[in-house]
Amino acid sequence: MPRLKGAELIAEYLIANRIPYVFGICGHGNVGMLDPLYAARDRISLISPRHEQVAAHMADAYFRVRHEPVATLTSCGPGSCNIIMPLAVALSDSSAVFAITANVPTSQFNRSPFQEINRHFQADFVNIVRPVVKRSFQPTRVDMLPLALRQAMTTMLSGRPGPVNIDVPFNVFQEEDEVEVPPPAPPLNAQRSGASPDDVARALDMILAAQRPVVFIGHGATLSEAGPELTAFVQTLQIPVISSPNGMGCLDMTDPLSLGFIGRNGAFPANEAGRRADLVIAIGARFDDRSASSWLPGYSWNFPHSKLIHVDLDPAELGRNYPPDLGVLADARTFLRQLLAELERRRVAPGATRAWLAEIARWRAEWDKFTRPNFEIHGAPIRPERIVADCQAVLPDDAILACDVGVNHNWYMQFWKARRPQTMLNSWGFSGMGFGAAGALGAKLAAPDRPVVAIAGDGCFTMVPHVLCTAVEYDIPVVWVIWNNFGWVSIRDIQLGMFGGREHGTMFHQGANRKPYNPDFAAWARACGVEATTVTKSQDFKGALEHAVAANKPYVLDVHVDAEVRPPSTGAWELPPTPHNEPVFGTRWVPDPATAK
Ligand SMILES: Cc1ncc(C[n+]2csc(CCOP(=O)(O)OP(=O)(O)O)c2C)c(N)n1
Ligand SMILES: [Mg+2]
Repeated sequence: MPRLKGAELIAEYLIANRIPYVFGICGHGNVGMLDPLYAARDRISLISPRHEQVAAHMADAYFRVRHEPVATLTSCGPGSCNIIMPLAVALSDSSAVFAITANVPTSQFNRSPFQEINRHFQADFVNIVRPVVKRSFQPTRVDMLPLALRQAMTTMLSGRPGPVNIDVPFNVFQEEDEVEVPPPAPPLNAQRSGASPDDVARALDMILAAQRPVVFIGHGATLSEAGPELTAFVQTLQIPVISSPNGMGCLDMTDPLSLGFIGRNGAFPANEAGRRADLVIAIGARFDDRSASSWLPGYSWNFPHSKLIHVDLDPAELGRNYPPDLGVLADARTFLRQLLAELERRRVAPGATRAWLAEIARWRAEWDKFTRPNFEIHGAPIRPERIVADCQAVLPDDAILACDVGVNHNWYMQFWKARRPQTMLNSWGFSGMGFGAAGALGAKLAAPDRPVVAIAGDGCFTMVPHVLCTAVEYDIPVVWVIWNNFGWVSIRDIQLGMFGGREHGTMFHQGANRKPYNPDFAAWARACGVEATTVTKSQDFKGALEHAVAANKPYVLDVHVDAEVRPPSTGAWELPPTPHNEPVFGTRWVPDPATAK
């Protein structure tokens, strides 16, 4: 058996799992890991951003693009505490991050050495991180590392993926033992579970009996790489598809069967179809409040009037919010393959949904008539629709958008048409600001030959502006579109609506006369060595974006967007006890109890 230092074993195990990068920041706690990474630098690269939050968002986004993990490395105490938020982002959206954290030497446990958290338990990072990872491991001797590493990697990638933590005391990096590098973990989706034959048959019976079926897809469909099977299935039976943001692109959203996103910030045809469907087939989707109009009947969905087939590989998600008529515990792609095989076996004639699709086409036409004219309006500051439209026109189908959080994101959820899976990245479940601006770096490393554009509000960008330093240091040519509306405008709009039109703490102002304030983002970028343009007129945005993408360098576009144009709500969102909104376009609809089954 080879004699290895703990840190050497960790490096070899990452390499054995074909992990090409470690994103991390040094500290006295993890210096012992840096040296083996130096020795292995032609097989695994260390990238050090300027904040641990960025490292973890980068790892998360890298995984979302490639479905292959990378590791983060942070030191003991504060450095590792900085990754809690991005791990929560990853956990909420089922994304994998292999988070290696450092801790104090085991011989100093409980003596309150520098940077130990020990009020309740020694070296207690595992309890800090516990709610935001699938599992945390704390091997306290080198001979515990092989099992812990293998279990951590396997846990991260099996079933519903998610972040894991391996917390390594200082001495465990340094000490040696006779240890074998454990076998690599099976990659994502290596083990897939299918539905029982009875469930497949029952599901197809229900689907074929439906007059107004819709499929609702979420991140589970993307993670399972079910795009081709989903497309074949819905095209064969002519069933329209509603998508959650992280499901977007599994079906090309320019396909006439794609209805877009649902909920307050969804598209009208999706909400209209969702609430009027007689059968909903949810695949890897969770019915969270924002994709279910806060579960208020009649805005997005009408369960239990509508029947529900709910497919997920995590039993905790089946029936979390709506008890399904048929719950199917299965991998999305496997289930769809089973359905396709069953269709073939039964020789089903395609498409009995013509009347339903004709109704949907009318809703789509109404929605287009209402929204399209605004896509043509030029002005300064720029109308939000123009930015979405020009991004769509300029970027190739395989370009990756890394969306940040805020009203800017709402516009993309409502109007972006993702052409391919894994091209639109969203912090959906946790909505951590900085995910888009930082994640774009990881996305670009995952797909070096494709354009990567971060869409980040001025607020989000100022949370992680040092991403520019990292882009320059490591030559990562990301384009940042800073959606500059001089404030935390998504929150300002909630505040204005709830509290008599008063604004406080939600816009950026300077001095006593409360002039709108922001840094000169372009000058800031140039100070970092990044090219930049300020865009104040809509006519200039398209050319500026084309130029920035073609430059193939880190690039910032500071785009001044009209803060007074709001995305039209087509569903509802409720924060009890405040009353929910009524849609601006479309109305609540509940089935007549007399005709309801
Ligand atoms: C880390 C973090 N802090 C606070 C919030 C709450 N929050 C959600 S959106 C938002 C404002 C975003 O501002 P900006 O990036 O400028 O986007 P805008 O809404 O103006 O388009 C805030 C503060 C959050 N989601 N994440
Ligand atoms: Mg803003």
